Amino acid sequence: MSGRGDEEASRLDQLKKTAAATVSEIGSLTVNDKGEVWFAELSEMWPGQAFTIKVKEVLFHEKSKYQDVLVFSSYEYGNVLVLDGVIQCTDRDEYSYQEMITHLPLCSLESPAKKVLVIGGGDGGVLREITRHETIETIEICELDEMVPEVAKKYFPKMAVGFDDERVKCHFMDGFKFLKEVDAGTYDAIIVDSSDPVGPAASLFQKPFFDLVHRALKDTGIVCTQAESVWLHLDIIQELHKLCLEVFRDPAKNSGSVNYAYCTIPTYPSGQIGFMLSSKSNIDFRSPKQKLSENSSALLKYYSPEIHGASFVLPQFAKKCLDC
Ligand code: SPD
Repeated sequence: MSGRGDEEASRLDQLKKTAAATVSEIGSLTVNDKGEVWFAELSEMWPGQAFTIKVKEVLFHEKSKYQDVLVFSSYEYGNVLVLDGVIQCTDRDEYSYQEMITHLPLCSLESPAKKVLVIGGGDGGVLREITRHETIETIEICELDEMVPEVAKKYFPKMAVGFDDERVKCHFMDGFKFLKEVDAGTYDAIIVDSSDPVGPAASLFQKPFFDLVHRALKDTGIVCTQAESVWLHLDIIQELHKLCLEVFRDPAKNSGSVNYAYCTIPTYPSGQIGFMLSSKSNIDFRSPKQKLSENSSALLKYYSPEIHGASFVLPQFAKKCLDC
């Protein structure tokens, strides 16, 4: 090979060296023969599979006190936030999850929400959605890792916009500690926007946490928590469902409601993620009772009253599993 062929080979070689230098410290990035850098989402939570995205540029990579924080720009999904190797959100599809985890509970309430708490949610996307509800007077967020909002404000300004709302108050601390200190019956809704139940978020899927949530909610309040994928995590969903029934159902009063809903989202494992909604009251989560204003509704890209109801309709295999 000579001339053009040699030039091309040396260009590729150079590209690979540059890319390799970028990826050497980040385990989830690899460089292929063409010098392209790819992110692969590997986790024990979805063994034997990995979603991959072609990386344009690594924008931020640091270890916080709690986790590995990575932001890169991509060719097809805009900027991507990754915590401990797992995708948390991308510019292109974040609205699907953030709209559904927020408007499912807030629109299921019998009366409009006034006081709402977010546990986790440091990227600000859920805050942005909550602020679309004009009746809400106070929005508190309890996020463990201060680095996440900092990074979100810089690299995801459209998502982190919720932090600017004057009703928002931030607490940077452990969700458990925070909930232990709040008065009983404080919140109309609690949204648990957690990462997966490995690492810092593991305790947010366990009974002691839900006991505290139960205490912090008003009698008519609703908690909505990230509840994983029917394709990958039926065991986790089943456990969580059982746990929420144990905490929120009161057979003596014949009260309490627990239901699983889901949305589609290409950059979460298997393209689907769910939400567990629970309340001490008898609430038909499937039928929305609250409406967003026309102005707010016009800004939504995924949620609608129709999709609200439809999101509780499960495929047979998942339905059977949660019925038993
Ligand atoms: N498998 C990833 C689940 C991440 C859920 N939380 C995302 C945070 C977005 N606000």
